[in-house]
Amino acid sequence: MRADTPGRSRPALALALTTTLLVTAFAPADAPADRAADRAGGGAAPRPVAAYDFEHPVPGDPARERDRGRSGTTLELVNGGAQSRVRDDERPGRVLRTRQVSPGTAGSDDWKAGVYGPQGVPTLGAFNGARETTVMGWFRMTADNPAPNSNTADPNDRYNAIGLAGILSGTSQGHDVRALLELITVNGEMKVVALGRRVDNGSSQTFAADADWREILPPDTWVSLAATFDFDTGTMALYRDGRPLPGRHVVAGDPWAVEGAPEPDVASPTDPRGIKIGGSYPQNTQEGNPCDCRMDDLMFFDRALTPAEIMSQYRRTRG
Ligand SMILES: [Ca+2]
Repeated sequence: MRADTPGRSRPALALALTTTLLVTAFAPADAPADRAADRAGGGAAPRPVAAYDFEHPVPGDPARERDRGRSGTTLELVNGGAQSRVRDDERPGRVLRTRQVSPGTAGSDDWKAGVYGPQGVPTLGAFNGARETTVMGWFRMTADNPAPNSNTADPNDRYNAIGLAGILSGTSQGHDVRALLELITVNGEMKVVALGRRVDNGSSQTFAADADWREILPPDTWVSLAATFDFDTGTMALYRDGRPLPGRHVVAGDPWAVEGAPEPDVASPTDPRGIKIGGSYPQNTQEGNPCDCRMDDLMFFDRALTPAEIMSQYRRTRG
């Protein structure tokens, strides 16, 4: 919920809230997962908690995007607003444009997307105590990433990470995550990774793809990426265009503290503070790890999809 809107009367606000609830309650029958189930010949295709196709602006408020998943978590198109919903020469409809603005200035104008709630976002409650999670979407690198670090004086200093999409932890300042798909420097080398944190304020684990990141995400090429997180076994996996990406867990030991009782191990019993897409700090207080990218069909599931389900989602969304 955003801050008070000047001039908006209480009845009008109540009506707006009611409309939102109605939209949430009566999810459309053509929701993505339902179509997937139809195409797969029935069966229980997983329905995402949150899903964004960037074809569904909030009526009257096009700087926000409706959730096509089951949670009704409305996304903010931060700084870019409706302008960041753009047409693409390779994918139908519209996609999300994210990018750095003013590389030399420590400001708050980068185009990104997300949602942030300082007390947690209740609609993301499916990830409260979740045993598993999947983050999935389509990504196209459109310029020279990583971007110059606008938070330091050195013009040659670049960010050590490129933000794609993820779910914030329950105590996040807008950067720390529970489950994230991104690129980050691992032992001096940029890598495509899944990065997860089971316990709020605890240590993170990183699963890094072996292949060179420029082979996984060539310039100006649409790629489907997925990351799965199993908080009970302490393991993650990555997929590119529906197929598993060979890789390895980077942190030795037990950073998620899954050894020993109690079982099973689940994520912290807190609602995530939000979602971040194309950079950190969705509340727009700071810049961090921007992505000069296009993105589409971003999905967040509260379980680890199987390899067959990942392939099915890839085929369904490849446009
Ligand atoms: Ca789209």
